[in-house]
Amino acid sequence: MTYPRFHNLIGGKWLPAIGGKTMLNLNPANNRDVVGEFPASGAEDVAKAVSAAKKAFATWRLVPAPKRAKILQRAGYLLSVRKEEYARDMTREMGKVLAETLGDVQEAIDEAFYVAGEGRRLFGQTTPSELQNKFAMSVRMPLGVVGLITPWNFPMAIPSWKLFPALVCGNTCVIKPAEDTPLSTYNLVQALIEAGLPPGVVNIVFGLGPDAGAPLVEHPDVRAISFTGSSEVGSLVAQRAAANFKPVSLEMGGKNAQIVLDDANLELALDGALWGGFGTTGQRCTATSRILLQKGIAAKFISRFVARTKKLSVGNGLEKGVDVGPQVNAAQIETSKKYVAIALAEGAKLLAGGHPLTKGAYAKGTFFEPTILGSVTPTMRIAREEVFGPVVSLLEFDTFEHAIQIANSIDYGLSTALYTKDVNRAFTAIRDLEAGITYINAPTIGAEVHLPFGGVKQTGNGHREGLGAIDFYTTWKSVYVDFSDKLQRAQIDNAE
Ligand code: UN1
Repeated sequence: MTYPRFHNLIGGKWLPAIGGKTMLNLNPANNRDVVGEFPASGAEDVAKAVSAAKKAFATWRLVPAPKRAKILQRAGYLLSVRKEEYARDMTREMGKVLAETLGDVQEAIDEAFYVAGEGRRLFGQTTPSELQNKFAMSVRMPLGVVGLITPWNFPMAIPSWKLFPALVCGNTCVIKPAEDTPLSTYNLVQALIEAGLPPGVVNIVFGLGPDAGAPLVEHPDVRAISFTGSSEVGSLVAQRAAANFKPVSLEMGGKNAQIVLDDANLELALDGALWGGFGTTGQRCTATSRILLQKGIAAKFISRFVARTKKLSVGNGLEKGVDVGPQVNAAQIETSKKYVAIALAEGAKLLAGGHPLTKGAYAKGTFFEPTILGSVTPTMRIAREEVFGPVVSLLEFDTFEHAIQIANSIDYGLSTALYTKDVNRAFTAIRDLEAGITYINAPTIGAEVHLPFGGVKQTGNGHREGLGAIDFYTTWKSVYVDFSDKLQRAQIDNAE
């Protein structure tokens, strides 16, 4: 079979994995379609990449930030020229429909232009010193080599959320993208290189988490790690990085609730539920996986939601008219199957879907029916654990207060949505929902790049992407300039 063969990017050179191992990138809509062959790297490749990044840091950190930003700006422009091509590559390697992969590339373009602006900000502070003839200020400093581990569901947007702020702040990077979506990282970095990024400033090591991700986390010359993925792996990353006190930014799971009150615009709430639940085949960390319905509208909502869900067209995301693409791989299908079985065993009712699609055109891919589970109660596992597939649970409640309580009764806290026309309840929800993001009259998905992105509880460890990312990719240096020409002892010479 002929397909392109890709290599790691280390110090500006494209190199195979030292161990010679490779992995195939398959199209989840048609597993006979090989997108490409990529290196399956190990610790020795990571070590080489880190050493190239360390070398490049010596000069990159001295490039003025506005100049670094110009490279991002050019990369943003190149991405916009190649938007359609890169979106098609992305649908082919991970399945989501073309409209959504176009959106994913657009998110990277938005991030490029947003972060390029930071090149002329990166503000520090000045403050009066407590001593006379002494000047005090703080400045942002880059960290050094940073390690970035990225997921397959937003294979260009999420790498851009990490690479661009890291770069504008003066860091050099080693990125390990998910094994299911290496091509989109390759495309993103290709745009950076053509925009003028010097060799070694970004290095790519393709491979599996345990083989290539773990050595990156543990490498002593890597100064910080940014990870997006499951809470299970995030916990391992944090524990391993803790051994040498490495800062870690973790962006993990969700079990996001959309609450619909009796006074809501029902059609709008249905549009939101459909898009939030089944967009990206439910494979977003912001996906709507619980819909909380007030008793007055529950029956009406459920019948319309089920009818509209059954009409969704599942298929190859490159084909016109397809609403829902495949799941990314067979393991994700197994997870969806497993959770439907658990839910039914615990008393939930299957209202739509529930099964893999395996016949005819579906036979070569990893497809799962858009699935609705009714009669779900807050203590069931399906109401508490992340599925990361097209599986939505419906729960009912009496009072607004009860809805907030159910929404908050889980271990995650990423995104939440409330549909209502009652402004008082809207603001109460904004205050009381335990989540990093709350939408009013809009679905749980669709965050914009220039606001803080992240969650509370098991979703994250307090860091934010978007607005806030530069806080992670810089460290503060406090600077005192004494122009008194004498020894001034703080807290002593000026004591009262
Ligand atoms: C994710 O699912 O990991 O807010 C990121 C959204 C997208 C990003 C999702 N802009 O739904």
